[in-house]
Amino acid sequence: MRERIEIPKGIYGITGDNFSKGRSNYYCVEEMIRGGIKIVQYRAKTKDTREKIKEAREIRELCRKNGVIFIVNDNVDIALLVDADGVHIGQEDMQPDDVRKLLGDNKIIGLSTHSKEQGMEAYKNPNVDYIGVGPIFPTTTKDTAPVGIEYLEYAVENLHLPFVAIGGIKAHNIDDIISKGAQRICLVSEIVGNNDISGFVEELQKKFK
Ligand code: 3NM
Repeated sequence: MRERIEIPKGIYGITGDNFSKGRSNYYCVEEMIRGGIKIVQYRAKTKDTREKIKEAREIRELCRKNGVIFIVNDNVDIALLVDADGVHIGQEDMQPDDVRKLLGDNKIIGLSTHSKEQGMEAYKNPNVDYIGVGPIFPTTTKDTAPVGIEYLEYAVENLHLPFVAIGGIKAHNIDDIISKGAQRICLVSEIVGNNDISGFVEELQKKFK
């Protein structure tokens, strides 16, 4: 059976240029890397495909130079084209088993999950390397209803695969999420909207040491 690829603990970075105060995704990723981030997902829901490919390629190279894992959101074709380390998909995208057929065994597949049932199904599937668990709190970054802390608690207890807690997580509530047992956490708007992204990420990363 295929072994899951390990996902670094700490902050999981995602681009979000609606919240980055006009600063480019490339700049935001550079800053996240300066702050010590080890994994970055390129997410650009509103850009057209050509723009996404160009930007993904540039950020891919930036990540490669710095030894940072680079994941593409949604687009398996773009992930392949830019030789990303993996892809992150949602519940309505291509099935993980089909993505695996396209990517082979050595790439990372991440899957968003929003319920215990979805989480358990992913845990049983060795083609899924890690899952997103959320949205924990209300968020304007994604149009999905919050699932609350209860699903996070369930994941800590029952889902023995790497998971990233996500959705409405901010500087003021991240300690609660860590205390519940999350070892990987994503904050989108809170990081890309920060005036000092690298300083903020550096502070957040210290919480995992
Ligand atoms: N995925 P913010 S919640 C991209 O639950 C994303 O799967 C989610 O953004 C999920 O940190 C989310 O700004 C948005 O709330 C998270």
